[in-house]
Amino acid sequence: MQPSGEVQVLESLSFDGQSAESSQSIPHHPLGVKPSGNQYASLYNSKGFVGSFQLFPDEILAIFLEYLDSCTLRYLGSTCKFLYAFCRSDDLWKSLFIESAESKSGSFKWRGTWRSTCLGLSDDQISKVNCDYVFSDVLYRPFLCTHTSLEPYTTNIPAANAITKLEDLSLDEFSDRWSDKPFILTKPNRDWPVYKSWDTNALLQEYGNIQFRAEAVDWSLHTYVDYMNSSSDESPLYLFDRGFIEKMQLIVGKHQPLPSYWIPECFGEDLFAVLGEDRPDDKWLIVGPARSGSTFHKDPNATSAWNAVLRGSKYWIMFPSTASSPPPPGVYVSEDESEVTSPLSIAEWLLGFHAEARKTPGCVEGICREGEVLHVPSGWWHLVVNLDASIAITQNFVPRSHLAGVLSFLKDKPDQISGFKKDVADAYGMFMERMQIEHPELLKQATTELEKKEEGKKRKWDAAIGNAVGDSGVSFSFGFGRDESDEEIP
Ligand SMILES: O=C(O)CCC(=O)C(=O)O
Ligand SMILES: [Fe+2]
Repeated sequence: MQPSGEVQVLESLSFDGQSAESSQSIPHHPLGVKPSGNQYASLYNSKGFVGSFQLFPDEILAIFLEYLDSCTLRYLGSTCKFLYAFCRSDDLWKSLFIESAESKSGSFKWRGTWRSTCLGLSDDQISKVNCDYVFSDVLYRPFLCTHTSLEPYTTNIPAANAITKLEDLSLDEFSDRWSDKPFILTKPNRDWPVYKSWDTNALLQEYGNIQFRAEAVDWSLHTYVDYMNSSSDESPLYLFDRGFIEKMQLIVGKHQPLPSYWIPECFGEDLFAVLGEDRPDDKWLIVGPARSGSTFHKDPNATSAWNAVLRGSKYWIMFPSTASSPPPPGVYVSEDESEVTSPLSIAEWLLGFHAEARKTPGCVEGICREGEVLHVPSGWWHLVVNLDASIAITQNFVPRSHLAGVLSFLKDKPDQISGFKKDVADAYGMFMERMQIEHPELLKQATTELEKKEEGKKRKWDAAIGNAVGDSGVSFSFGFGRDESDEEIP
């Protein structure tokens, strides 16, 4: 028996790690679109009526449509059911709306979908054409990802993978034993944060008309919360604002009167503080609906971070990063790590790669609940998904144990440095200079550590290329057993 209002779909979409024949119970597509494979069980296929457009694979058609304006999309969409379904794709309307003057002015009402918002349509003005004979994975895949339950991926965490939960830590304990490990503090500074109500309704009352950054747009909190409560994007727009302290006039710090929040004791040391006004961005307010989150990344400038969940809960999956460890399954990076490619949405990654990731050595997972704070060690890959509507604060910092890593990042990857003001031309030089004045002993330790590492690398390299000078005083090198003219590695 199938639950009412739902259909069994034959799943032709193939995701790694899942049987292409597996069937799932998911809601009926609002227009009736089905996965491509279903066309083989049907006598009828609307694609037959698209004329010359039939030549395009669906992927190309979708890209072509990205170049059209809203008027042309509407005209083209009224020519046949196949094109109607394609021209209704909400991702197209999202791009059109985000680039529109209306979105930039902030004076609009969120109407449940990007298309309705863009065209100012009320519910009774939305056309509903039955597209039962439109078969397309390109259209069906985002719908499947939006409606697939994430529970199988975020529950039953194997004990060996579970992120350690600790009540609280002192700064010394953190420095001595924990700065390289992810962990979740369950009782950070007891009842933190106390003097501020972080409830959405309370925030709306105080800050409803203030604009916050959500990816490429600045929207009032009112508009963002409307969006959050009634949208069904595969990758929901995520509020990630670095100016929230000033905008909300928050007071940070334990010793001031009525602080809005304070930094948990164990994360209290931040060597970027020596940069004062010139420090890179370090604090963000994060708000998003269930299923929103962050795709795989490492935090900027080799910093560590803490992430405090004030409302809701977050599932984290993390991987250590050492010279010998590969990036997480499904994530591909260029040699210098300046470019990262992975599936576009979190759900798509979970569907396709989670099973393999869970079995990968080093993988850790955990759920950080309301009132808890998670530690992201420098250099760790992480993907995060909100299990319910969530509000969080995150801060990035440089503990002494990662000073060497931060220095070598600033020195060796200047093109990947981010978050500094534009007029800071030489972040590495400036940081070295200020550290020399304020913490010369820590700087010395870190530079000695780096020198030792360099030495070690050089020794390994010399050994690998056989650059040891033998008794005869003649260096030798690898060859591939061809002839005398083989090139030597210098
Ligand atoms: O809450 C999230 O989405 C994760 C943010 C993040 O990546 C971090 O705090 O480092
Ligand atoms: Fe992060």
